[in-house]
Amino acid sequence: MLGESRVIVRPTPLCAETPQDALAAEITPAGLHYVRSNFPFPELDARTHRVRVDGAVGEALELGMDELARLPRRTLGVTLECAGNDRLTLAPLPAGELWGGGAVAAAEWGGVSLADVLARAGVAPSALEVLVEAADEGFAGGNEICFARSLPMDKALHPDTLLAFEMNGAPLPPEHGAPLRLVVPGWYGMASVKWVSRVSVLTEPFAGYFQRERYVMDYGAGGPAVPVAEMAVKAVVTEPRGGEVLGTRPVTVRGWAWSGAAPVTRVQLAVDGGDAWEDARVHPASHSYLWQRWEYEWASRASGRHTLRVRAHDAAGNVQPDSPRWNRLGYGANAVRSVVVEAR
Ligand SMILES: Nc1nc2c(c(=O)[nH]1)N[C@H]1C(S)=C(S)[C@@H](COP(=O)(O)O)O[C@H]1N2
Ligand SMILES: [Mo]
Repeated sequence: MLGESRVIVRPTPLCAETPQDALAAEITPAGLHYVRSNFPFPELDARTHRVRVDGAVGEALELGMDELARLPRRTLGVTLECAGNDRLTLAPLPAGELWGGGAVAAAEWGGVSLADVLARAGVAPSALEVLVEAADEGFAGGNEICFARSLPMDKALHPDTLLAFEMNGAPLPPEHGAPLRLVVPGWYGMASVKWVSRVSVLTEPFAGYFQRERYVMDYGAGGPAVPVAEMAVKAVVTEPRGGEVLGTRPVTVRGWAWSGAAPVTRVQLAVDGGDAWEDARVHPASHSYLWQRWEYEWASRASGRHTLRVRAHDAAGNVQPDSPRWNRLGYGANAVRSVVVEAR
């Protein structure tokens, strides 16, 4: 059974979590996929919307949705997580949206490669980054600005970086960026610019608010603020649910695990504290950018309360820490989470 609606974190501009029930599915229904918006949704008409492609290109272009749709079609399953997901696990609590664990979801995005669009305009050899501007705007950092983010050339030209116009086989819903959004697999959600209005090839690094003032890891102490990029390794438990009352017979504990850096190679469980980590079974992703199923047969247990802790490792050698690494803006919180259940 899927929860009927998203969990509202802030009503306007809408920020809402994927309901816990919906996290059990490999692909989240579009209407339950978490939403993160910095500004109110712009109202764009797919019939008249045009995307400008300009900057350091051979020939600047303006493309309508029908012209974009004639480029080679690509469909990718992608797990998307907001960089602020699990911010509530950080203490002291940083500023920012109060995300619990539901700012993550998975969808099938259909569209075209950003690289194919850039190739039509012809990228100049001096190109350094690709700026993607959106149609939503508002007041941030003391100025009236639009949401805008840049990508380094290798990511912008990667064939899996999409300009998507479909989500789960249907046209993009307004809250997810209709009629056109970027999807940057493996990176935290801020890179996947919604309501795309302009793609501009830059020869200088972009220094906009959402590039330099937000979505940076700032550990304080005057060190450099590092841009947020790939999703950190993380596992979630979807079954049993926290607070669930179980019998004392064996049950399957299961969930998802993902990492933006590399495939998840190992998921471990520790029951009732302690450091006796046991291996769960980890399945390959059914698509390379989707989260991976893991499961663990939890054999026998005494009646009473039990704490399940789960941690994931990826092929790049990353593992979830026991406690989250605090940073000023509260991004990338990926400490081991626990679920408490009761057996009786
Ligand atoms: N134009 C625009 N694009 C945006 C945002 C935004 O506020 N405006 N938020 C970003 C962030 S922080 C995230 S996590 C993802 C969320 O995408 P979703 O709302 O489709 O889940 O959109 C990204 N793209
Ligand atoms: Mo985000």
